[in-house]
Amino acid sequence: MGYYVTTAIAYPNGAIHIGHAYEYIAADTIARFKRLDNHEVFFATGTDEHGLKMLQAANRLGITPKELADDNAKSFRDTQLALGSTFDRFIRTTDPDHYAASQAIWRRLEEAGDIYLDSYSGWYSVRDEAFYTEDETEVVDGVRLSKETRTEVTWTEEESYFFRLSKYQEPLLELYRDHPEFIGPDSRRNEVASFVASGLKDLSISRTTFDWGVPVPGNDKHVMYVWIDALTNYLTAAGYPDDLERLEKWWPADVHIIGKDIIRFHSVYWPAFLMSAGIELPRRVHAHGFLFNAGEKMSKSVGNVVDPIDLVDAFGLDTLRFFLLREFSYGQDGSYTKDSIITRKNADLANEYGNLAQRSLSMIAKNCDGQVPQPGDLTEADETLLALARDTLATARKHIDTQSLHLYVDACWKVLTEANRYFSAQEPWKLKKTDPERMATVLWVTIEVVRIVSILIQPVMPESAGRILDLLGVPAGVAEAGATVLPTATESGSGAEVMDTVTASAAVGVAAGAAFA
Ligand code: ME8
Repeated sequence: MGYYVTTAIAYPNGAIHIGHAYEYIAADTIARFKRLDNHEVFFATGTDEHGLKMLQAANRLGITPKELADDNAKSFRDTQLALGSTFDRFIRTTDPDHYAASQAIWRRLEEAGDIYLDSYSGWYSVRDEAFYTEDETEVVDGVRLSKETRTEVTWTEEESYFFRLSKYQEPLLELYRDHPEFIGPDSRRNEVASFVASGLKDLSISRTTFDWGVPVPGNDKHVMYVWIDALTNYLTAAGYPDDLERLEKWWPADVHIIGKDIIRFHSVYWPAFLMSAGIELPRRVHAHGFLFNAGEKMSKSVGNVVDPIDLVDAFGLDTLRFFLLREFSYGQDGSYTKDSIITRKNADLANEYGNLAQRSLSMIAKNCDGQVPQPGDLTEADETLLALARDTLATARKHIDTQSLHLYVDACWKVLTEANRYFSAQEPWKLKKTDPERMATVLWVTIEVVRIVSILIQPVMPESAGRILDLLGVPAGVAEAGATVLPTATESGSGAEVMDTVTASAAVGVAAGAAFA
């Protein structure tokens, strides 16, 4: 079964920051989970390189926008790789296939009679690459700002092509009504629906005062408004317009992962363009919140932009990935400090997870010749804990499908909390002398729960969970003989059978020795 997930494509006009990293890690976690869960996944991300914002940034540096884009796209790509992102396509909007796709969709809108030439006069925010009506702006200290985003707007007057967005007001409202799952989280839907219900104006979709963009087919004086070409990236990556086999396989996208500031573009403009072009709509758009550094909005002028790689260097990649998904409700804003990362690392990773794995594995190494013992009869406490662990797969799937990533991580941690309680209550270290058989069962149950949680959490923490799973791994010969294969599945597509063992009562063959012995 195919599953197509995307991130927003970032403006590479400056350095990558922790907000971008948050989005990439979230989308990557979803992609990894789906791969482990037996889906064929296509994960696309990239850079949004056209528009006035890029042009102005390049001018300030005295280089061409293409030079700026080349430099920064490379660093965005490298940083994503360093964050563990397993994208299948890193699309740059200056890629030739993307020009072809953008021009193809433009022609479709034109054929539908939804494009006309007129002239635009109004307010434009370069920071947002967005048009605002007069009443969406206000003057503060002599500067006119967008009320919503507080960015400066400038008066713009030029010949422009328009898209008949107004025509799609009703179809869009119908979409939100008939497919409430189209916009997530739920709380954002009303916001978007009331914006649309308040009336849609036709949208200016081309510019003539600069040429850094995709040329409008048939009129080289115009380049496309950057959002037309940016949104089309999701189709380009899926093979639009010519690769019908890939399109058939991947389109419509299952989910566009974006931040809350660009929900209007994705849940109003994008479906309207697609309706006009007669192309199926993505199944879902999910907006995450914004991350703030110690409560402050990150900005270059404040000088508090955090390079995610500094955090990786300071805390480790898996800790950062875990922290970002564990700490904040996915969909809400969040503020973080280095101390909050350290607290999570100590409390959740070291105490709850690391200690449990360490204590159980080292007991096995010392007392059971490094082999997981055979369990005896299971008590109610054993059964209850095992059932909780096995049920977590279904819970995790549900939360992944609604992008409630914090709840997915939380479900795994609830199991660990219970497992720690169980381990303390059962006191296997005492059983060693009094009842070695019962000790063996307790260790087996514990290690089975560690195994299940490690599989489930591997999409978030591929390295650490993978290492624990390696410790639980069966020797190659045994695996070939048909024993349960335990995963080191960090590679795409290799984990399908592994997920199945989460709910099965797997006999774990363990070579637990090495690291914890
Ligand atoms: O919006 N916290 O690019 P972008 C969390 N090119 N997320 C944040 C954030 C923060 N502090 N700051 C930004 C664009 N983001 C367009 C997208 S898609 C067809 C075109 C998120 O570089 C933001 O919400 O400004 C967006 O999803 C992504 O980072 C890229 O932002």
